Amino acid sequence: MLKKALYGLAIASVAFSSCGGPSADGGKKATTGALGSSVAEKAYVAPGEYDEFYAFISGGFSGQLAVYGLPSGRLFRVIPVFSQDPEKGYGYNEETKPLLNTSHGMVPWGDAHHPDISQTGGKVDGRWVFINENNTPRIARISLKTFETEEIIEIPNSAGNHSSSFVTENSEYVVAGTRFSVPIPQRDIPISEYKGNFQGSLSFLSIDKEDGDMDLAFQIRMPGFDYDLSHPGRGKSHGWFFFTTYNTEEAHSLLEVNASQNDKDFIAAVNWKYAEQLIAEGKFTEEAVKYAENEWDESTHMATSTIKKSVKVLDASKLPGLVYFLPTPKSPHGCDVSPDGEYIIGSGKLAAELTAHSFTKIEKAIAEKNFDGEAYGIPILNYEAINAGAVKNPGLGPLHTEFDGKGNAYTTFFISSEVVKWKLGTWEVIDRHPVYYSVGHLMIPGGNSREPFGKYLVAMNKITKDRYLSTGPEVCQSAQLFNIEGDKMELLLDFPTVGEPHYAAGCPADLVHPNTTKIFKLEENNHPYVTKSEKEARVVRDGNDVHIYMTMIRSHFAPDNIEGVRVGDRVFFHITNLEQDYDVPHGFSMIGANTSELLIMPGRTETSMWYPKEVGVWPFYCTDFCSALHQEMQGYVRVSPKGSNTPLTYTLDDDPLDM
Ligand SMILES: [Cu+2]
Repeated sequence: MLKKALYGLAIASVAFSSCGGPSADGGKKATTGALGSSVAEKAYVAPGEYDEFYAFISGGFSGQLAVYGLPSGRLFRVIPVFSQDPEKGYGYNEETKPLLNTSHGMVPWGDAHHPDISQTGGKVDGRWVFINENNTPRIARISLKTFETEEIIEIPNSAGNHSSSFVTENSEYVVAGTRFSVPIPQRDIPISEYKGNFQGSLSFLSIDKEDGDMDLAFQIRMPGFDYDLSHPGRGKSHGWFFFTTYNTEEAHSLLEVNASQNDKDFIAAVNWKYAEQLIAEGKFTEEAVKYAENEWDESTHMATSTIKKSVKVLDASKLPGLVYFLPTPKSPHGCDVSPDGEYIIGSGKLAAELTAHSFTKIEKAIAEKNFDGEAYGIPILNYEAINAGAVKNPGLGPLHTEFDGKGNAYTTFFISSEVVKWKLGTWEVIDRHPVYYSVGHLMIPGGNSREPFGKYLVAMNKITKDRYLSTGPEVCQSAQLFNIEGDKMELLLDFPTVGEPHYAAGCPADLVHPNTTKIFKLEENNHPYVTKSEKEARVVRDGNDVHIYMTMIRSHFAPDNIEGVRVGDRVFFHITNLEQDYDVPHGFSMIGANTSELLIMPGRTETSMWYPKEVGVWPFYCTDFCSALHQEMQGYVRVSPKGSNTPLTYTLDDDPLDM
């Protein structure tokens, strides 16, 4: 009864707030009932205690990945991935700039969508997080030792990359799929000739077992639909990958109407083991493309960017057995595979029910050639023959389903703003709970694996008006934490998120916390401009380039006074943090430099570039409070006129450093 009342209130509040009026209760929120203090204790992590789980929640249009603790909802870190981040110098220092290089040049921003954690034997292993970029199609790999981006690969023959970056059960592959089909190769043709002339790509990037290094292994050329989300098969369906499509109408205008004409779109079932065989047999076309492959080298502390120029392409319409279409009502978004790999759940955004396909039945239908025609040469399996069941009247606007590993599934409903719990196999609704409001994706730690950790569920909400203290026209986006151990979902906590909390992955803290990097060993630092001790600090002029080999340690720079720099020079501060102590970074900033600060971890070297434009004596200082004498951690560069003869000197405590 109470639940019903709360549910009614949520709907009423959404309707009311959309009029732009004040909140119904005058802006005050009472902590009553399910939101009372005894519930709050279940999300409370006392000072000095650790959270039980990590949650990696994408920042959506912020381009970054945010790290939270569960159940506290505390934000630990924002990992820069696709966007420059002045807090950490990412994309501003010379070492990380190459990570943001693309075939279009440096793109300083990205649209980060779906993180996924690497797996071994169908279990999340806590080694890496992969995340896709939707705007300029890319996939990044982030180390869960350093919590830093180690690699970014651009995806050629694609425009928009939404059905990404999901990982197979032994991290064999991470995938990417075209959101917007385009002419391949790109060319000048009328947009009205979309149908039949635009095409899609599904990309499979192999992942190295040891170091996680990604490589674009092959692409599958597909009809010109929009590819939305995807999930790997597992267990019995390991070796397959499933991608939802919409716009099988191949409309090119007003898609909100024109891409909703067909009663059913498709889930594309891709047999990637067979794709590997086709590649080995040489049944591919080597196509000329241009894409950037950017890699971080932990030894040199630098990234490099390489432009690659070819890709192996398998044509789905010409290679029988590679791809099958599973008819799925209606503009499906989520494409979710049950932990045992048997059920593939399609969430038709405009469908009245949730559709479950059976992998066993799919195999049988393929064997019996039980097809209902084809699309561009790709067989369409008979809907009845593969259907395992449906959840009837589950809610409005289903988006995404995750599993608790105990036979239950949880689906978000965007329009009716709720999470619905239902049972695999019987398809009966067990519980439903409102969210505040307009939930997109949800996450159960280990959700995309054979072994979910079915204790918590995080709902990621898009619109939260009247839910929080207002902050101008835009209110924070939000996540909500549920306990799902009992029969009924229990709402524990609301917590605001960075950017758009688009999607998330989570894992037990034990998989990550004990293995994190504490310092970078100075003796292993092979940066070409490293300075391993103060006595090696120096300044070297090379024409108009001035290279400053600088060190930092609590609480000074060496050198701290530099003279002989001239207007017109290009100055490189190559700064090594000599500390070998956990959690002692130092910062560096130079007045007038058209870049960000550096934030340099113990043992690491980073480079800031500065064009001195005016004569004078200009200070630099440490930006990260590092000791009682942090404020004294500073220095000066004297800039003389262009062509002047001021001798190049560099000192500490007025002593030349090279003595
Ligand atoms: Cu400092």
